[in-house]
Amino acid sequence: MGSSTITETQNAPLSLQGANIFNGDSSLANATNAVFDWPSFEFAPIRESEVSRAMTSRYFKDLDKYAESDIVIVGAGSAGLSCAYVLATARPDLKIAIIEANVAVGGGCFLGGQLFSAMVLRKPADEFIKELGIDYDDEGNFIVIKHAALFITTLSSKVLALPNVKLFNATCVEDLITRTAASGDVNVAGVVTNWTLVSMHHDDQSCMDPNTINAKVVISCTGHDGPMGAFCVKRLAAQGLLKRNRMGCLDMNRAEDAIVRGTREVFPGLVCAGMELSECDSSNRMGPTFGAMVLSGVHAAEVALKVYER
Ligand code: AHZ
Repeated sequence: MGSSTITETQNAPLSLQGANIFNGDSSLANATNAVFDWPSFEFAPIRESEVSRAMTSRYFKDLDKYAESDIVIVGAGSAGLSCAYVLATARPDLKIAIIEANVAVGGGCFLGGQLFSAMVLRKPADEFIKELGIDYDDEGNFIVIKHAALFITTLSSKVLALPNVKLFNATCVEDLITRTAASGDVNVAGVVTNWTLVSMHHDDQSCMDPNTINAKVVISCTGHDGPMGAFCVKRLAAQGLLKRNRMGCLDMNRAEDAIVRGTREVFPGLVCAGMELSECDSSNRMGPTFGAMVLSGVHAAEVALKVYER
């Protein structure tokens, strides 16, 4: 904050119509007891190119750094971000790239199954919510967070603050990198990425080549089938490398257990978590209950570390 914007006024904390804005332990309030002098207000000066360089230099440095990642997580929905949180916290030595096709993170957590805002998670997924420090109503066998967005924004803020994680949003995985051993065995060795808007225009523009990220483990959390969903399972199935089984009809009890139990390395180098698994295993859909997404993410983190250490 530029010092020119603050006038120190004794006993005049930053206030809005007499109400203190920084009631808590704000360093701004403590340090300055300040008010903004609105008539003469001005920001610290900047040149436009400084803004561009501040962003692009960091982005390209990240592209360079994460071109060789330890783990790539595809999809920043509830499963992908839960997985990222556990993995990146447990192993600060690992470089973890998250690729999210959408501009916003959250997948089905912001709307989708959450048309009515509140988010239901069956126990024992409450353990993860306690770890995140989010308030909830305890309803016995399940808990309710007052808004799904509170869950996903809290989780994503914690994930994004970790120094070993980079989120590339508005970027989609449009193919997988594979390696074929002399034996003929194939494994996944990374992802092929592109700006999502570019990927959407392959049909009406001339060839726009993608980017690549090599990784020892890819964790796919792209959700159930849809325009973007179940990407990695569908890609491998299209090549005849994996058998695809379509998602079954809704049954919350069967679905959630099946997804958490079934979280695994579905193909060498590719761990699958969350609803994408239903396209592998034909497991039921669960609709708007999210305990399985969270705990499938936790399970996937464990599986991925075993694959990584192999
Ligand atoms: O944008 C997608 C979403 O944020 C992203 N994604 C999909 N394909 C991608 C690709 N590259 C990069 N090729 C991609 N990102 O993956 C995220 C998936 O989030 P999600 O919330 O759809 O999946 P989830 O498994 O974390 O949670 C699913 C929750 C359920 S259950 C359910 C039902 O039973 O009906 N419906 C939902 C939404």
